[in-house]
Amino acid sequence: EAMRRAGRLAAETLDFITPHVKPGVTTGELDRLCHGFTEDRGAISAPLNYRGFPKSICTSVNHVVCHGIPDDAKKLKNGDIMNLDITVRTPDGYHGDSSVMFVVGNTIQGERLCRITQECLYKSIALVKPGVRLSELARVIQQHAEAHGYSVVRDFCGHGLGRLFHDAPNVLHFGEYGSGPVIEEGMFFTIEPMLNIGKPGVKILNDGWTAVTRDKTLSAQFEHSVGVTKDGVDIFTKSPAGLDQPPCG
Ligand code: EYF
Ligand code: CO
Ligand code: CO
Repeated sequence: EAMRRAGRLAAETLDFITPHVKPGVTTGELDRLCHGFTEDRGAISAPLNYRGFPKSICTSVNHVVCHGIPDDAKKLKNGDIMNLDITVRTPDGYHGDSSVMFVVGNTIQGERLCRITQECLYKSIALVKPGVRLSELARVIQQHAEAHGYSVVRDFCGHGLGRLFHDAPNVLHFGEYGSGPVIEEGMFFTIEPMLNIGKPGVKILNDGWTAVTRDKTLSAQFEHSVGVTKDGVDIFTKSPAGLDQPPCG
């Protein structure tokens, strides 16, 4: 129940910020709004000061793969795509971690990448139940991405979470089905695939945090926190407002 509450708060924060994401807003402003929303509910923005990270959320625009740092310098503009990643820690010490893509204005290329990335997430969630190997999730994500001409980022993965922001197991988004951890009832973890239009390679900018595609092509990511039930899965970070509808059947 504590994990359900944490996931729900992360999802509520994403619902809250959604109408603010439009051309002209800065990522710094989005950061302050999310921080305030979380704090007003007695919770903590887990990324702030985590291993020295300077902000409360991650905002990753266009060719930024993940861990983009919000700032007041650049405004969002028509045609941008942006991942907004929220992690909250509730007063009782549990984490909810989720991210979605925002398509700002019109970009057919960006919209398609975002749609396929979200499909990868939901296809993998649909497999989650006790007895299934995590590597089965990785295989379905990689197959769906590559079938649409995209690549899967290798350098980052999903993770266990609970009282810790990052815990075992690592949840890879690529690779063949084979050995590796078997999903058990009561496990909590994130799935957070990152897809690139071009090659999978990333590099870290001089700020020490921001990961970008080496070939400067667009990148997209979606993330949910899930819990394994007796015979399936609960998505803890499902949007209460219904803003995160699965696009795939
Ligand atoms: C070299 C951070 C540490 N790390 C992970 C710290 O799981 C996450 N998102 O789904 C996630 C979010 C953040 C995060 C926010 C800040 N950090 C970033 C980059 C490098 C690093 O250690
Ligand atoms: Co996240
Ligand atoms: Co995460």
